[in-house]
Amino acid sequence: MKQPVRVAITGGAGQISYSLIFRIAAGDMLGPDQPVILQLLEIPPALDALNGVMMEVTDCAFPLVHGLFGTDKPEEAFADADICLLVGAKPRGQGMERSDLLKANADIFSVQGKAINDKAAPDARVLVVGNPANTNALIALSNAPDMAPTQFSAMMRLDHNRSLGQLALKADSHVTDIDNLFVWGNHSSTQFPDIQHALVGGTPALECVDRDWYEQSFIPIVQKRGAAIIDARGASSAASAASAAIDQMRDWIQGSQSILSMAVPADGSYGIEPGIMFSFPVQCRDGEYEIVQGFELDDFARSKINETEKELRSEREAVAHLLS
Ligand code: NAX
Repeated sequence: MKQPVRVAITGGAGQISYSLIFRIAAGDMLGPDQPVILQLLEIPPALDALNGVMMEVTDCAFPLVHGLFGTDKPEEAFADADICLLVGAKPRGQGMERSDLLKANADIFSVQGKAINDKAAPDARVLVVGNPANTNALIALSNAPDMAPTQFSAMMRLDHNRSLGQLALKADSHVTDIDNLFVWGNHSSTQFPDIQHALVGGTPALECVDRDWYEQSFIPIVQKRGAAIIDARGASSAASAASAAIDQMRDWIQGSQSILSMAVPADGSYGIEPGIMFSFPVQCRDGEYEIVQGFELDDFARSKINETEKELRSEREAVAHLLS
């Protein structure tokens, strides 16, 4: 039998985790023959609720779960963790400015980045889901000087999957027929879902749908999908966010043929200078990713990319004191 993989999940009592934990326990992320040890982190007021979640995990009698514990101490949760899913974050409260939200979360992610640096497995992979995800990931990696920045990413896969879903519906196709679709930039309403290079069943997407729909409908629908889910459901995306986190981590670790969207440290590719976590088209293999180069960007794409880059640089400014 394979050695268990230690998976640390923060915000274990939250709504995304209520789907995420059970799907990981069932083998959806690491495969049906990979045992896991689940290490769940919560804040003290949520420990009772976390205990309830753990009782349910126990009651599922998952064959793959070889260990399970909950804690409010980051250094315990991340001890020897191979995979860290940073889901827990402080939500935007009433009257809170975006800068207040950045600051409140910056404190959480600097503490967690340090704990990951000191306690997690040296080759751990870290995926930040909690918002503002890109800048939270930047803070976490800045506080983990012993780890490579490329061990950290922020989740753009939900935006990617939302884009696939919308294009497939419009083109009367199936998500598996779509290639070369990706989302650039920030996980926010400035993100740029790009279908200019996409193929639907081998045909350029912009021959299957009209450009007006792409610019006027598709882009805003994807950018505002999170708000639309809240309007419809009365709660934010949870199962789809968990599913995206599983997709991203599975593909990062196991590899994938397709081009995917992943927010990773900018390295100058496509003119995005280092210092921010930016979503690029990537390909993954064996726990590594590579930014796919060479896609031509027209003036429209460049202006959208500039807008989302500008937002990320201003988020960075707001937390500059926490970056090393
Ligand atoms: P919930 O509010 O249901 O759960 C968050 C949980 O995190 C709570 O149980 C809370 O006690 C816990 N928490 C807060 N601070 C913590 C800390 N310092 N350490 C450990 N746990 C802590 O939110 P949920 O719907 O599960 O969403 C979680 C995060 O994902 C939010 O920040 C949300 O905005 C973000 N999202 C990110 C998405 C993405 O694509 N990157 C999409 C979905 C989601 O909106």
